[in-house]
Amino acid sequence: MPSAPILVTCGLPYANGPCHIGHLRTYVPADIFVRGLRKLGRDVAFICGSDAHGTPIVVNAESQGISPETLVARYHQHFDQAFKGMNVAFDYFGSTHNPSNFVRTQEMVTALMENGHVYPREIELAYCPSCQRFLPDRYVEGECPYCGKPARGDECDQGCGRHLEPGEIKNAVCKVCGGSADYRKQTHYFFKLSSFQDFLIDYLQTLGGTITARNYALEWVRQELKDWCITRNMSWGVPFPGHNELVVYVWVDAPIGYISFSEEWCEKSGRNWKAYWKDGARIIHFIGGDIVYHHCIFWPAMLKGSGYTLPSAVVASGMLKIDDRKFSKSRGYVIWVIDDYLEKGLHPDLLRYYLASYTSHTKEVNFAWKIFADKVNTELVGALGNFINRALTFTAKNFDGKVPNGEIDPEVLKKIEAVMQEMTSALEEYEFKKMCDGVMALADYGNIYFQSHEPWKLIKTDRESAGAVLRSCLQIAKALAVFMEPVMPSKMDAAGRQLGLPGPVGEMLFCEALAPMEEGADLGHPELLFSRMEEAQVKELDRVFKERIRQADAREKTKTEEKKLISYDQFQALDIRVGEILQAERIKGSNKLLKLMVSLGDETRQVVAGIATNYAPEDLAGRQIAVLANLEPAKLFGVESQAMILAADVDGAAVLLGPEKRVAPGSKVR
Ligand code: B3M
Ligand code: ZN
Repeated sequence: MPSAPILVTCGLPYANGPCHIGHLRTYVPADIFVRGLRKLGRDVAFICGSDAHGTPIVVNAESQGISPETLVARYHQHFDQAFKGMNVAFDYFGSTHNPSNFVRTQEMVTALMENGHVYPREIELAYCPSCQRFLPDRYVEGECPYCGKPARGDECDQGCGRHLEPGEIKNAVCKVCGGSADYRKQTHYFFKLSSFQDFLIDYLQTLGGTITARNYALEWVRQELKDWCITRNMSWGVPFPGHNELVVYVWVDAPIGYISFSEEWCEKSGRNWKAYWKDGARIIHFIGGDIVYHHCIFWPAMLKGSGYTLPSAVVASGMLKIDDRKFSKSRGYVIWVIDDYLEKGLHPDLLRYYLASYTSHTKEVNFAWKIFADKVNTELVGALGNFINRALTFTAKNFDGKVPNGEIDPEVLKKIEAVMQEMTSALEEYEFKKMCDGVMALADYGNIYFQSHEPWKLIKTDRESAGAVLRSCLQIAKALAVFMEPVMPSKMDAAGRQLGLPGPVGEMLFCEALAPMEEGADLGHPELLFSRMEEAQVKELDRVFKERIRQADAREKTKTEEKKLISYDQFQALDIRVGEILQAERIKGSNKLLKLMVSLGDETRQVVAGIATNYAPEDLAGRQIAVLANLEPAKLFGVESQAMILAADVDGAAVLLGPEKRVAPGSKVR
């Protein structure tokens, strides 16, 4: 019986900016995984697409003066091209703005409603009084109610990483005008996530994929699960069924894209999408480590609540650093896939190898051009490429470009078989580094085999034995090509042609690596598969990168300098006056604070001032000082302070400011 079909998906990139190496941290291993499964004879579909909705896209389009349609069409195309350029070969690359995603989303939401999983509730939402609009998601910034760190409307991105519900953010500020927002009531629709808690606890224990994803999600689920607001006040997105003034939250229609893209692909290729989403296929999601919550909690609950197949594995990748610093587009710590890599003439397979072999899938990858060049030069040029080329050129020269006769060393076949086993289990455990290491160990074995059997000597004395050594080496080379193809598809396909293999290496199974190289078969023309990266080239790539950081720093500096300047209007907003101290006394329990009664001419204010270490209360009566009169009142040591006195800060000591000669109390300072 054929085993159930497998569907592999990748998190959908927002069609909101160019593809960078951080994206590839997820997509390349997913592509390797798919190619690997196919080499094990499995029936796999590989689906992705662009995520076209959500507030950042609208904000970005607004700021560029284009429509969201234009923006998402542009980046959709861009990602499609970047993935193809990197040999990431999706069977289908859709867009969540496609009509079929609207249909599937509305169908699923309706099913959730009919099954009693959705209810209306009146909530308080961030509202900007000056823009006169509600502020969904990225339109608002403020503080995380859980950890207090700066957060965006729907996500605590700099702190605890929690998803934030509409209205939850504290001290909301409107992103459009920068003004502070208030909160207003409105009816929204909620998904009863809380009622899926028991289901999720059971489900997550059986969920495959990386242990990081499962454990992280279980931790959340075991705490309180909040219901999830699934509507937004916007027009860009999928309309919420029955309410044209609302759209569904982007995290509803985005994962549904996995289904609608499967439908579109099945439609095109004459398959039945239900085989994937209704009849228990193996669904495996590859995602970035920052969207585990959405894929392990919301998404399975939505699928369960509307009657679809549940994912069987979630594979979450670790983070990416650049030059040992946190990846950051704004600070310049980024490598753009098209501009910085492909358009520089670098081969996609080199970066694929780097990303897969650097470390385990859930750990942090550090990218630096210097390390890149070292890896290319030692591992690809020095070990893998060198061995394949040596075996081929020596045979071409001495055996007329044909596979020599002679018995393949049984030890060699045993080694190949062992590597194959090791690789297969590494693949099934999402351990792509282990997989690469296994293949590279075979390349090292090949180099040692060639070196220690000295075919260049043997050929002079015992041509037959030399032939057997070379046929064994060619067998190793073939295995290397087949095993490494998932990681470096076009390079290994080229190796396969040089080895005279009858079909594309991409279509061969892993086990075909053991099928003997046929005696007398024609080999192709040997050529170097990899070339050394020269120092000048590395320097130039690094220069471009460093220049970007320099520019980002300069931008940041101007920004803070701009921040330091205030407008005349802002200055005018300060009500600074000359006040006269009528009376001063210590505040009980504090050795820093004094309570002053200050006359501003037509009124007297009580002011708390931190000057007790520098001034005795009895010396202060009658002194004229500068006062900020329109500061909002605050309580210090239980005493209300209704203004602030101004003083010079001299190494922490306060030195009071006053007019050069006596003036009427209350005189304005300008
Ligand atoms: N568009 C991108 C991200 O948060 C987001 C993924 C959607 S996957 C359904 O990484
Ligand atoms: Zn937080």
